[in-house]
Amino acid sequence: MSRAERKKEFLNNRQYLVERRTREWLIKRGKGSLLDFQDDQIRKLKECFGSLDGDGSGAIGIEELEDPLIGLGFADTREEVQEMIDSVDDDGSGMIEFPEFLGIIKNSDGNDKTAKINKFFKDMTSGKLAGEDLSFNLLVQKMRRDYMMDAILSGDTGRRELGEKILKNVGKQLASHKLNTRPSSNNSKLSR
Ligand SMILES: [Ca+2]
Repeated sequence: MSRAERKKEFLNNRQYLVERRTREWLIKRGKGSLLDFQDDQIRKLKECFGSLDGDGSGAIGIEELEDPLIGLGFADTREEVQEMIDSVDDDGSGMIEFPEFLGIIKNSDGNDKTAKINKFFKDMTSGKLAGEDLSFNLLVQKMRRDYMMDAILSGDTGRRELGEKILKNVGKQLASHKLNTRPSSNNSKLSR
């Protein structure tokens, strides 16, 4: 077997192991119903999840969600972001783990409390929030810049006001970070 073939086989095996671990983890936590996602769907959703899970802890917390949610206008304040997380936090960890994320994608019936975060995750995973060649983080930056330009330049009153509102919320968020020290993030691993 050539070096390249060995490497390919190694990568395939690793991918298989990761998928099997994810499945076992879901079943152990009574989330077996989520297994009707196809493997390639799970892989794609995992990529989306990973792009939000900046520190690779296996869970998405407020530190990782407040920038995109406030910057894209899904939430106005850090407190609102935490409320949104709490509304879908089935196990009470204060963060969104992968099965909870899958549950959100799977359920189409968001009630009022969960509707916004449902929409955010669905837009994101369906590609509405991330182009083919634009990573999610770049896209958030681009949209935030667009809102900023709207706030200053747009002739459309609705767009200008939305831009101004989001800009104000982002400004408040940044100011509050200068005052607060950031809490250390949760380090629980998905594979545990
Ligand atoms: Ca949780």
